[in-house]
Amino acid sequence: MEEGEEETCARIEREVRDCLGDPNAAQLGNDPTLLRQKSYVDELEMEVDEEEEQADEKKKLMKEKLWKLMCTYLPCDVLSLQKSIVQHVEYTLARRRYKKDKGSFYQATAVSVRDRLIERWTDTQQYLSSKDTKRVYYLSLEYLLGRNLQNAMSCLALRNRYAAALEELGYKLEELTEEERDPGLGSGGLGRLASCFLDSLATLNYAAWGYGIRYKYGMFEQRLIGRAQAEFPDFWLKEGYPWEVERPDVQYLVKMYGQLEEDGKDPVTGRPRVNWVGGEDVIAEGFDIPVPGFHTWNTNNLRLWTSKASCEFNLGSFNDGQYYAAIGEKERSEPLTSVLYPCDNNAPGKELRLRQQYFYVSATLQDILRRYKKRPEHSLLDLPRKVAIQLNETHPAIAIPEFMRLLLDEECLGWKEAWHITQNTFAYTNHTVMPEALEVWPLPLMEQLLPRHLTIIYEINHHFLGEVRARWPADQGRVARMSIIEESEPKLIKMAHLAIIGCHRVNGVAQVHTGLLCSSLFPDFYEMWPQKFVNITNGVNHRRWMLQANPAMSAVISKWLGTHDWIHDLGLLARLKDLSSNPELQRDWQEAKMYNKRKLADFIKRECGIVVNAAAMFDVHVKRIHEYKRQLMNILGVAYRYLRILSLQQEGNTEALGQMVPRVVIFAGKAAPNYFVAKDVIKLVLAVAGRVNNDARIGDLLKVVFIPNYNVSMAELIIPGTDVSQHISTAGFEASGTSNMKFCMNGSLLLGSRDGANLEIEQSIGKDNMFMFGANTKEVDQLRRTINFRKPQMDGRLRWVLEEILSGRFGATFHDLVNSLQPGNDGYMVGHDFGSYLEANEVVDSIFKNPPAWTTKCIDSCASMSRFSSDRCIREYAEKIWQVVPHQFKPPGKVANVD
Ligand code: NBG
Repeated sequence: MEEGEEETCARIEREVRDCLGDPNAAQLGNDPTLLRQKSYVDELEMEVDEEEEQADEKKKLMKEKLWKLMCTYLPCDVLSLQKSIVQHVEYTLARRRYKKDKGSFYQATAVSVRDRLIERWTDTQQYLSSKDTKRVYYLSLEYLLGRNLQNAMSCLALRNRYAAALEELGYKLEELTEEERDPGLGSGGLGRLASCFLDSLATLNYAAWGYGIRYKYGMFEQRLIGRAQAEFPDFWLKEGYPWEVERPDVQYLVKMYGQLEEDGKDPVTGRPRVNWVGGEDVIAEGFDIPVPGFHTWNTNNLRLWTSKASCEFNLGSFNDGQYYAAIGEKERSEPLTSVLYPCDNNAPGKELRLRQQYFYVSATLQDILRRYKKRPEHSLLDLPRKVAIQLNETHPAIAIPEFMRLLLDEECLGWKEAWHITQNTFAYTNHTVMPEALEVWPLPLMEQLLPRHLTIIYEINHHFLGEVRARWPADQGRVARMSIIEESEPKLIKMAHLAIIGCHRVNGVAQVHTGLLCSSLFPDFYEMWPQKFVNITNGVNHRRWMLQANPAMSAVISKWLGTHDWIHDLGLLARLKDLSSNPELQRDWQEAKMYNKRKLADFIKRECGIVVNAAAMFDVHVKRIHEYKRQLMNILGVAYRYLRILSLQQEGNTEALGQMVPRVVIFAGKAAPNYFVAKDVIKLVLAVAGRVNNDARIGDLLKVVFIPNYNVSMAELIIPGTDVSQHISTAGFEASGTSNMKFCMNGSLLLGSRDGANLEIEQSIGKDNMFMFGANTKEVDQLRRTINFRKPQMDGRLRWVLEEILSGRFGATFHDLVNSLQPGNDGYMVGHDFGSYLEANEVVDSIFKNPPAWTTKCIDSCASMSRFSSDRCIREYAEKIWQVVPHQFKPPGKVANVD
């Protein structure tokens, strides 16, 4: 940062701290005299092997003693926090107290915060059980949690106190935060959405648990080597993960492979009894991560499963002297949860993936059933009144036959009852219409791995197709289209059909997406069960994405609204609209933006070695690299801008050059390791960057940056520092998009195609505040049908760029990419939309030149984003799908005298 700016930054930092104050600390009761839930002690089971009467007396005394020892919450004054941190440094981590090292202080601080979460967490769970509330279980194979320290401290309203406590010990909270490694347990938007949902569920006091997999290796680390992506394993657990609690007492056996044996008839239901024998057993062990709500006592749980061998040693082999073979078997079970498949919008179709899915689902459902059955008064038939299970995509859809298996084979229910319970408990969210992302499993694989499940799937299909035939007699085509089994070679099991049939609700994630589900992807199902299909447009957790990621802007908002209450109720932002052209608000707003841009510029210099001018427009395109997301169109636009600058210089057209707006075009995102087209796109971005950034004639007019290893915490840095962000997927392909919401909430304008949630954002913020371009879904559909026999003319500017690429102007000639854009090959309509894309970019430039007009748009847009909070979204799920209401836990009261 340059000199002279220091003062402004210090002031902003101060305001930021004010904004992140602890407004509700008192009411949250960080007070050591507050009583905890007593029922633990009341319910305590004690083994006392003496005479009954004596035992009762003894029990009472011991309970009283225990209660006194743990009847209040941990103290949270600055000195107590310091003691707790130092104690953890010394006793938990066994480090020398006086050794200064950030890593240990981060870990110790995290564990100290975790202690305070745990007491709320156990009390919340105890309270919810005592109320016998309906619980929501969110099943997702992916979570992108992001860093937890800041989030947890803000939730507990303890951020300032921890900052003060650390400061006196010689540490800056901001610096310790940087020590935390992102748990990359997801590959893209779907996993981040799941995490935003967990946060909102806790904040809104819904009784909900997330279930997932504790992958040993998360989303791969992306490095740029030789101007190309290289993948490295992400062993995120290297330093341990202080937020989790291992639960060796929570273990389930999961069986795979083996054979079926008929075992007579069930005397009650009269159904043939089947035994599933042989095969392999794997143990699932739970790890719990507390999920705090913001400024509420409620603390939910995220339970992640890890796989373990079913016995430490196979005794038979051990006695045979087969010591190494026995250990080998143990080793074989462990890799099940080793690695996350890094595909986004693409089904890997690998056996290991199906094994992961089943392993995770089986452990989860056994856990849910065990919890439900703990209360003797709970009858299985009532389960849907107490349990709602949401399937995040079809990844956990094997839960439908697994739940049926548990109810039929373990609980001995009849088919009708089991099916009724299953259908009314489960709901399914679809997140994609991309054919390559729709999961199908080869029938022979299912037969080998899960023979019992295959027979259940056959039976589900049999009953279902019976219904279809009854309703549409003699419509064999419809029966074939709707069947769970695709009669191909080999036969395939369509998981989306299984999910739709087995669930009582199916939802899409944006209006246009849900429309496509009903009209193009599943029209037969929609015709059969129109009431099953609902739309719930996605949302994001504005507390992480505004308050935590962008304290500078949050401070401005609080100052101008005169309250922090917008943090709870984003609707309050609307009041900013009346003020959006006020020059003083604009000045504050621009200052905050500039502060964030400088931080981003510093980061780019450190990470990429590229110096960028913070006064230039920061134009950002960050997301997974995919053809449909059209990073290619962006970089071709950049190449065009570069060529145009050079040609204007050649012409000596100083007037036009003087009108140009300096831009820094920033890319980030990972390509799946085996997605070679996407990797080529990264290569092209790096090639263009290499050429443009090193061309002295260009100067600050254009810079191109690719930031490696995009993840949640990097998004928290990039998004606030953005002027304009690109969401330019081919219409009909991006189910929703969620970063578009985050950018808009952070005062960035959107350059977007007519796709996913872009359309609803436009409705909310107004057409004038959005730069929209290109074909809509209908047009794309038409174009894709006709493209092969009516080749369109290519835009002259695009032809120019492609010719220059082929000529080697940017190093390699990228033949395959260029070829993919030739009329007839261009399935993602880059050619069709290129012209309108460039024109939209010109409009962006022209408005950016007028800072007051630009800033008004930014403020107005941000002020209109309340609909896109995940709070709204979760309330809709609660009402339309889960039928649950909030239950807020509060501690029972104060204790007068603890001793
Ligand atoms: C993704 C979509 C995004 C959407 C997220 C969250 C999958 C399968 N789908 O558009 O591509 O925002 O889900 O709903 O990852």
